[in-house]
Amino acid sequence: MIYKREIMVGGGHGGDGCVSFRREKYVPFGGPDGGDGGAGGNVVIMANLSVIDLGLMGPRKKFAAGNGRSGSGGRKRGKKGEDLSISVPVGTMVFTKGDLGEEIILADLSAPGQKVLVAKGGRGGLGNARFATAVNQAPEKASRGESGEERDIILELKLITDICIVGHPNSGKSTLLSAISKARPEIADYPFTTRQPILGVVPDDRRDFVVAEIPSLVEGAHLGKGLGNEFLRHAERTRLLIYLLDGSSPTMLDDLNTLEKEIALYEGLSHKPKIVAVNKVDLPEVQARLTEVKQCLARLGVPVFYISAVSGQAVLELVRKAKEMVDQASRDEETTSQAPIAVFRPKPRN
Ligand SMILES: Nc1nc2c(ncn2[C@@H]2O[C@H](COP(=O)(O)OP(=O)(O)OP(=O)(O)O)[C@@H](O)[C@H]2O)c(=O)[nH]1
Ligand SMILES: [Mg+2]
Repeated sequence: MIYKREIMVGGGHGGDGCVSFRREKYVPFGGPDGGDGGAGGNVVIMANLSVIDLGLMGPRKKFAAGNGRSGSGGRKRGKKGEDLSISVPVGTMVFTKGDLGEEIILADLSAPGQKVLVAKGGRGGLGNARFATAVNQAPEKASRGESGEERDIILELKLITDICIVGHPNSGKSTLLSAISKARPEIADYPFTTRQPILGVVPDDRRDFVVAEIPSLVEGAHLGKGLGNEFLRHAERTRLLIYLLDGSSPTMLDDLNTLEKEIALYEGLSHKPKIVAVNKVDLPEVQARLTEVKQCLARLGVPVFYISAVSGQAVLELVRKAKEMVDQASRDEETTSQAPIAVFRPKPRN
């Protein structure tokens, strides 16, 4: 899955204006009748629900809209160049580069159908009919079409979800995701089975909840250990984190500390509401030390659930609490922030 890429976009060239004179039998002094060139096409980037990866646009780097056609005699305007619409996943942020190479945000395409114009086509040239004046009634002059805008664009995908499940390898994230949604991620008893974020939808009477499983984190993920911590970018725009712990892990409490540390080291995640879920309570060895574990975790000050993703034990309760906290988080967002301005207008290039 490609979550960041750089492309170049170019608006189409405007068509040239035309020099032409009306020449017909019995029509003396027909006059200039050269038409204007058509404008170049625009390049637009649009969020599309059916696109899930920035790689689907293909490997090419340059995306150019069509050129405008030249004008012709009889004051005929040239055809406008074809617009180019690039489809990207919902959650794609669109940046351009400033003069110092800094990234300037142009748009945050957070809803299906949202779009942003990233390169305007050049204007078409004027035909000689436009240049006729009282003193020059037969101008030999037309203007050329302008070139389209060109820009370097950086696309970055940050999934927009309600809930993100994070945890160590084999803690049962995929099993939990498939228990609560229709997603069918691969489940296996070896680490790092899941190597891409996986989305699932948990249905609800009022609205559906989008849940993601993020590939596993291990100690030192911020230093690149395991699969690294890059995937946490997809947790930046979630409303709730579920820390899923493997109850059968002998180092379960250390695992929790590691998770906390890795989340804290990733900017923008430490303030997120969270739930801790201890998984695999169906196993006898987990049952055996449950009282002790419960005592330790009671001090955390966050909701803790003891679940079995395989048998379904306490999974409904976990989901109910998660939905409640997501609702609370979205109410908080509404009161604290005004509606985010999703689409910014690009500034013309100097
Ligand atoms: N007994 C028991 N086993 C479970 C439970 N949940 C998951 N497992 C097992 O634990 C192993 C790992 O499960 P996954 O769901 O693939 O774990 P994961 O966290 O997605 O693992 P990675 O994607 O590899 O990081 C599998 O063998 C599962 O069958 C549970 O509630 N009880
Ligand atoms: Mg998995």
